[in-house]
Amino acid sequence: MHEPRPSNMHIAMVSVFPETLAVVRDVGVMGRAVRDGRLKLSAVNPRDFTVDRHRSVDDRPYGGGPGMVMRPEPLAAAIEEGKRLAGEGARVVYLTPQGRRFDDRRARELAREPGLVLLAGRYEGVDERLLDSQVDEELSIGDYVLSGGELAAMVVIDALARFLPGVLGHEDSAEEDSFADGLLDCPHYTRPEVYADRSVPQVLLSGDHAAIARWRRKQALGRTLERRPDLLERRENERVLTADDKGLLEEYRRERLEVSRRAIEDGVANREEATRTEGRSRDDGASEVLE
Ligand code: 9D3
Repeated sequence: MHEPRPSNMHIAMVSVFPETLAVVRDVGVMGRAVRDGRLKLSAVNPRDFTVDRHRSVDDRPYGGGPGMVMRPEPLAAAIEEGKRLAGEGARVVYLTPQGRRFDDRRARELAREPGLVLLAGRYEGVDERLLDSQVDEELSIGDYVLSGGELAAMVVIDALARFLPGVLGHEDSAEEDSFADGLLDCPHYTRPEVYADRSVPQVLLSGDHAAIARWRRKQALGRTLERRPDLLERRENERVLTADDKGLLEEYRRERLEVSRRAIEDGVANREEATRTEGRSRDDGASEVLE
């Protein structure tokens, strides 16, 4: 038996539903990081810091209107407890639809903090004065409406934990992952060799590692172009797209066009498949990227 390594990061989530943190604490890669002591997770319930008879964490909004607003005093006390747990220097992040969009870059940056206090709200929101006085940063995880900040906090925890040293099996898998170089992943295949009348692409069975690497890069580039042209247009990708990559993209486009032409000629049994193939070979903003 060996001692667990010192913790790399302590994250405290402030939430009136502290039990929700179990989802990331107990399962998979995150669960192992917690058991190994690379990641410490705590939940702090603002309700435990109320002093009134009803232990109320919310109250009616000044000015009227629907819904309730989270009261500042219990939240401030809970954040203070969160800082005691996560370290006095811990950054305080409020999860809110009004926040800056959380992304891969922010995940990487937050992974370098020694500690974090993640504030997950419920109801209509949090008293603005609490945010002004106690919160360092506001983050949103995307343009859809959640019923509270807990799932968003757990998304942030999961995404940044992958960048903590030793959390993933191989040290570099986070780097190889989607978005590390701004590209989507290539397709993956395992046994059997034929499934649902579809064969595994021949090149993957060839044992030619250079050809396989080239094929995978081509697929990653092509799929990004078709599905997420915005990723290829991002400036930081300009240094990632080499002349080789542009050649691979051209090849991908030619092959795609050929596949869809053949599908239409053959009068594909499944019309949806034909239109899907055809749709995918359309330009979709590809020209700006290749120019
Ligand atoms: C229905 C209430 N809305 C009034 C127009 C405002 C609202 C308040 C609180 C909407 C959602 C929420 C709860 N959401 C979060 O706490 C949240 C969230 C989200 O909903 N989407 C994306 N990212 C985030 S981070 C926190």
